[in-house]
Amino acid sequence: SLQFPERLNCADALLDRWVREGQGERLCMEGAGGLRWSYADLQAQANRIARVLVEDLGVVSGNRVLLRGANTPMMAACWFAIMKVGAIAVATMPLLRAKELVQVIQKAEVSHALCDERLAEELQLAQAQCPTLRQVLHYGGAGALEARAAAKPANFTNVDTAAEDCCIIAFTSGTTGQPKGTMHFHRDVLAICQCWPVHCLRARPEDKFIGSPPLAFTFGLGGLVLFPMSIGASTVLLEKASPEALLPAIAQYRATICFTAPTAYRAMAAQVGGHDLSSLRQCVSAGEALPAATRALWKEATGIEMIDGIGATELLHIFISHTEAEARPGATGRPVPGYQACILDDEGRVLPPGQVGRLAVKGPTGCRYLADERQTRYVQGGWNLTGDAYLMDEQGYFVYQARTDDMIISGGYNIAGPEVESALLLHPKVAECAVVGARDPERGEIVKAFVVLRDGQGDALRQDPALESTLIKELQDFVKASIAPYKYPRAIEFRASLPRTETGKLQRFRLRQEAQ
Ligand code: 3SK
Repeated sequence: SLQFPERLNCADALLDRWVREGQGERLCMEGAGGLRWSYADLQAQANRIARVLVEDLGVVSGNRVLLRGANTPMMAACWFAIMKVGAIAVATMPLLRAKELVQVIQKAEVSHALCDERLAEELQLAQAQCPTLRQVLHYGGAGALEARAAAKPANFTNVDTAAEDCCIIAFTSGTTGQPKGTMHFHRDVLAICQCWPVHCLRARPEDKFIGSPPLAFTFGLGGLVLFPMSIGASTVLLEKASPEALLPAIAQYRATICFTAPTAYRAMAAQVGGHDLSSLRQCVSAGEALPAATRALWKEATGIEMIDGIGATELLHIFISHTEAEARPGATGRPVPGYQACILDDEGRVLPPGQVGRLAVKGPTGCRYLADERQTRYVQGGWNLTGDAYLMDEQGYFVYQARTDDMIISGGYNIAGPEVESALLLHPKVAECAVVGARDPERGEIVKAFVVLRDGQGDALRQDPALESTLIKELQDFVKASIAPYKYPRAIEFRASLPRTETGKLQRFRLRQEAQ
């Protein structure tokens, strides 16, 4: 098991340590406009911001500081400054609107905010309804924060924090519309660096990380800041990281390790031609289940076997995954060393291999909801009960079935929506799809698919609507030919796009509501 000293500040272990050990000149972060920061540069900037927080804003240990910005080295410097002063970072997704910011600020009792100037408007609207929020400083452009920071000395003595002091309140992305705040300690930040990256990713100090998840999503914070810095590697922080932007960026920066979601890999697989991806050696997929078809597409396009993983904001990062060599199409992997996982039935009994139930996880990081009655429902006996239905096979590989609420019960059959999605995604005309249960008087529910067609196919459909029924039948027959026929989508609707959260997770609940 992992051992940590009683007193520790994660900024020391991830940032200051490199300078102390004489490696401050190593490249740490790159950003827009040719910006390149060494570990010493990042430390100096974080120290100056820490001084602004303490000396100008009066921030003290335990204060909650909202952080709102695109992925930039400046945002990372602000995050480390918050750690250094012993405060708690409450990072929010860049696209959150005032209404959602109000929920977060009120729930976390945020007292201060550091905000990218380009995202100031919604926060300003929110501030009026948030009496706890005393001060907001902006950065970027002619940001006031940079000016204040520049006037401060570049040294700072970190606040002496306990390993078990809370340093992050991460909000779940709110697929149900009710975000939950999850609290994590300084030691949790270091624990995740010693688990999945060491056992599954096995990155090297010369690696250069890149990817799309926002730093406000712990998938992005870990993959693009904590993991590279834990081994003295470097990272590229992209403000815009759509699939179209990520491909040329990998080539431009000669990145070696990419973090993004399955949907982005699928989109990128169709566009790799013309981009020099020869630097890339590892690709990590998480955020949602990786369909076997997407793994195959990416391998065909790049020759790279993806590393898949499932994590949760509640557990901070990935807890089931595999190495490249152990990849098994269709399976997420095995518990990351340090974590235990099992499958439970509705009564909380452990199920044998092969049976579908609820995934439960235990490990060095764990869920502590902030002031939320759901704590006792989702955490029992040290086990975190996830919202995912899985089975474990005889070899101990965990195979994703569905979100527990993505199970469709139709005519007495239990049908996992994502399984039908995987079957549809193998059809060459299908770009994206989402499968949900739609109410039906005879069968209780029927399987309904929302399908986004590949370029060209959608245009053909718009020009000749009579094609629709032919295409629906073609897709239904295709699914019937690849999985148990009772699972085929009895209803199919074509869409230009699908609703997703900012972290790229499909919002099936929206489609489910529409289908009722
Ligand atoms: O799989 C996820 O959704 C996730 C959530 C938080 C942190 C990391 C990951 C991969």
